[in-house]
Amino acid sequence: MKKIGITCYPTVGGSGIIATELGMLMAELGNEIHFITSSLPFRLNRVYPSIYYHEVELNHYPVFQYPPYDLALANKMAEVIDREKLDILHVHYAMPHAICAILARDIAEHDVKIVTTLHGTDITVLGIDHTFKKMIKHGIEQSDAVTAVSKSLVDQTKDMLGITKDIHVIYNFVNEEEYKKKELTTIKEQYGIEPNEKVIIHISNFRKVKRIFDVIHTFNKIQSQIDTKLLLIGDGPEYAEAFQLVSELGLQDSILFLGKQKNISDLLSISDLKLLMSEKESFGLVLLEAMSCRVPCIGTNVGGIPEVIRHNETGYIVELGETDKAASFAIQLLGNEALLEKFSRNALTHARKNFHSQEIVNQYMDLYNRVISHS
Ligand code: GMT
Repeated sequence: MKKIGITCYPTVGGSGIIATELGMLMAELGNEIHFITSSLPFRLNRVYPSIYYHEVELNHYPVFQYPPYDLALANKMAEVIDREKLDILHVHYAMPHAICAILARDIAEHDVKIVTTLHGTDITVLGIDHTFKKMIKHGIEQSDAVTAVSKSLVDQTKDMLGITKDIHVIYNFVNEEEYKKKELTTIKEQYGIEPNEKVIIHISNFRKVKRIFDVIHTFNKIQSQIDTKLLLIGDGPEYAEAFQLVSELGLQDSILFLGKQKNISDLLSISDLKLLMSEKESFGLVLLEAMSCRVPCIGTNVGGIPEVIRHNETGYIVELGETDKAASFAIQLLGNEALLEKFSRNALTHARKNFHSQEIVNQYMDLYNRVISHS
């Protein structure tokens, strides 16, 4: 049994989901888990006697113009390391979480090993910004072990930061109990979708990098030839402009803006195809969630996306901005029931075979064991 601390952004987002699911799976394997986060991880939805939650509290002293969250986190980490005698502190994101963990390790008296998982944004967004480059590099180099969620992210990290340290690829996974296709006949009807209409889905936080306009333009071309509806799930900075574009194109009746949703697997269960046209994407957890619910995907040749979608087998890969090509692949797939069924089966097989949660959790446990035995 190991005592494992976990720090992540606990709110909605792929990295928070992975960190929380990993904690729950490790608890099921008999480990003791300590989440050290700013709020209760949103996926932590049932009682686990061996999972503890340590809240990072922020006091608003008038002397600080900005409450020092990172320092409060480092302090809480050090407290938990010493009190609980943690073996491993697994942090998600180099910036700021690995930096906080390194500071906590310096403060704490108990010896703890730091494992850092890179999810992308700290490298692909912050790494470009020279302000933080040195700090991110320090976070990675001073960690006892570093993982990244795709090969592409390893290469990018090494190129961008000039790092020679080993970075292990450990892919993301989904909770197979939750992400499976369900027979939900009424949902389609409740949303006013005709039984013969195909359903395309896009899920994101509507940031600029998600290229929501490309999703809408691709859909516009598809719907001119096939009876389809597009479900847009999520919310974020580009939401209002996306809404505006949909009105300008006169697509209000065929695009449903559903905002943030909890039961994503229900919506995936009524979907036939997933679109992800991002310009940056270290993995694309939403793709794996879709494939796990038997939904083929079309994505861009960007970051880790081609490591998740198998072109011409579980979906299609197009170059960034190639909306015509994406639409023509979608029309070819949605217009051919036998092909759609084949891709749908392939998608599930690929998800279960190459990204199974038990396999991924074993890879993390092996890494923890190696890090501990090196001391
Ligand atoms: O995509 C986002 O904006 C959210 C971000 C996060 O912190 O969850 O996603 C990143 O981590 C996910 C989990 O590993 C990956 O599936 C996403 O591809 C990655 N996002 C980017 O690289 C832009």
